[in-house]
Amino acid sequence: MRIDVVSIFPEYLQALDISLIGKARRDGLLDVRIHDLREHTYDRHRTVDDTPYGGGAGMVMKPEPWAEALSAIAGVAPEIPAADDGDSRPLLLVPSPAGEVFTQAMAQELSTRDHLVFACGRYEGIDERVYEYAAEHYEVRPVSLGDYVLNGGEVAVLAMIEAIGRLVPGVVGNPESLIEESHSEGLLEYPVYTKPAVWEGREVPEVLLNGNHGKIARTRRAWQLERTAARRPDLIRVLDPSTLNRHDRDTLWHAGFMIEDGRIVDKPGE
Ligand code: JCH
Repeated sequence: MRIDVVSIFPEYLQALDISLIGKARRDGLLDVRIHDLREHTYDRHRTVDDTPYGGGAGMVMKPEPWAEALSAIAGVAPEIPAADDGDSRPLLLVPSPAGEVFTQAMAQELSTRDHLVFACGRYEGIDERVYEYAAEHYEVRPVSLGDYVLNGGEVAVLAMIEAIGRLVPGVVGNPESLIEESHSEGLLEYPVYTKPAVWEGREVPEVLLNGNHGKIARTRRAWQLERTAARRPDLIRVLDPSTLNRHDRDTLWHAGFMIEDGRIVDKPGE
């Protein structure tokens, strides 16, 4: 998979040289290229911003450097011969507090693409006409990491590349972890423990020490349901009740939920 990132802070993206993603790059699984937007400026101050038309606080990113940077990347994109039954343009992902929220399902879909391009804005964002211009060469998708405000797109891009990259076949060394994750889809992870068995007087739950793997699996499933009910009740309410066995239903009952007309609802008075 080819990934291009355009930013005025290319040093920010150096985190992609290390750990799992760094290894995947060295192994040739990910071709990540970081571009400095200021390489596409031609004035002595390498200006990328200007004041907003219509007034308002802060500065807006000028269109010209973005147009040149995005055209250069789209022009050098490797053309893979594909059936012309779909949209073969590369995807341009633009982090924005006004984007569609980035989810695991989106990461899953994006991990199958040949070419992703990320445009990191700063200041109050990028001149809107850049998105219209880019749509001639790209499929453009504004994406939000979540409902909170960052100072620019770089942190969001680091998070998204990590989430997408680890789903590319071969990037995660032990693919069993990905299979386990997909099995617990829709629920939070169960708590995990390692040695020593007693630490600072705190014991690892007995069930994990006895090697009864059926009992361990049932207990972990109950922990997942209890933790999800406590921290993310919104996820419990959208579970498909047909995926819940008697034991699951009992756990959820004790956590304040019941099944009514084929849907999971809060128990009355909770
Ligand atoms: C960004 C900004 C507009 C602050 C500039 C570029 C993404 N999930 C998420 N939160 N924040 C971002 C993000 C992404 C790119 C940029 N800023 C600063 C821009 C604002 O309007 C309210 C506020 C923030």
